[in-house]
Amino acid sequence: MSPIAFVQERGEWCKLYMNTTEQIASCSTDNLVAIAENFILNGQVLDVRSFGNGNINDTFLVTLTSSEEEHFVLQRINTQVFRQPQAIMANMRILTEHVSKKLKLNPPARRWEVPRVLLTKDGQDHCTDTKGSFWRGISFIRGSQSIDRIRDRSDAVEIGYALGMFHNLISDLPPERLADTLEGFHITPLYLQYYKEVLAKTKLRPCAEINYCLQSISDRQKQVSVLEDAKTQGKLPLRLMHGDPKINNVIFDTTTQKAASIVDLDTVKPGLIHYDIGDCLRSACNLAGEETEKWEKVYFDIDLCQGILQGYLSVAKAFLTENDYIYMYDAIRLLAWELGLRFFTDYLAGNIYFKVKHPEHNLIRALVQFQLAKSIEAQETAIRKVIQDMK
Ligand code: GN1
Ligand code: MG
Repeated sequence: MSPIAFVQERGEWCKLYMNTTEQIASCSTDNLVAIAENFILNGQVLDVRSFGNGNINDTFLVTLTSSEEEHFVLQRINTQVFRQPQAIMANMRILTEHVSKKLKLNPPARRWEVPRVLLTKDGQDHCTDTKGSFWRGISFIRGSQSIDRIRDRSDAVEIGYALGMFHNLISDLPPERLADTLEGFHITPLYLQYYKEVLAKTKLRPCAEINYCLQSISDRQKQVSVLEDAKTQGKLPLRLMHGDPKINNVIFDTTTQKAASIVDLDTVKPGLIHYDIGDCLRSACNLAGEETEKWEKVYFDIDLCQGILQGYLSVAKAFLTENDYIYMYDAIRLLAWELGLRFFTDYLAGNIYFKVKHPEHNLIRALVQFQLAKSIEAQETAIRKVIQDMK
């Protein structure tokens, strides 16, 4: 499906999304236990509870009686967003096999784990329930935790290291081996086009917050294609990327507080590593976190930016080109703004893509990202210097 078709179909999503949200709300513990049981070979299910803060899929932590594998992660894929969940599973299996083999051949000096796709009792990488929902099981990284907000500079170095390690491990897997599981993802000009279509159909309720978003978008429209142009001109090559390396997808070892893995592999597909660099920095250099309500106080912390790049380059330097450094600043600025645009558009469209806790949730999230983009722009010279000095 082309990204444009994807965009036009979304009007229909509202109904579908609401239906699936209701379905999950009505998914009783008994049902969840029965679904979880498909993925276990030993022991019994002790507990299933909601896990993490994902905005798209529904995630649960399953606790088992088995001492071999005490927990696993059960997920219901949002098939309104991920239209080909089988392709996601195929990608994950190719990726995890490739990386596991590499790690076995060359064990790293420190702990690094790859989440495993669990097979069902009949050897499948997913199962469907009576309502047609798509469920999968992923191994839980033992003795680990994730964080929603950065705590200090050493977290920053670890987050950068995790992204660098991930890019390094996939750098020799040809991009064409993986399917494009979410067309149009991080193609900023397409998000802008969709925004314009939604805006044209929306009756706005003018207020200071909405005006701030409208202004932030109209002021920056000309810069939307900077990464896509660089890609077309061959300045930035198509590579495999994570797609969503935000702070809470980096897994920390609870004892050492060092990064031990990076999870949420649904969007690993051909793209630009700059989408990842930008997304990681916009997420982790915001001390207030992307869910803060105090959006006016949000700023981009340049010391944390330096820490992340230090950690990233400690493992990624070998495969970066001069152009990769040149476009790093643009990526940081663009990805923060792009997420603001995505949240704001979803707010205007009636909150049909990102899960929300209240009707204004996506509006506030958008304000956070627009404020962050503004802070990044205000520090352009200093950020460019940090990048230059780290080469
Ligand atoms: C979504 O579902 P989650 O939380 O892993 C989104 C990302 C956004 C993120 C913002 C497929 O990720 O692109 O950056 O929310 N994923 C998709 O928190 O759109
Ligand atoms: Mg994700």
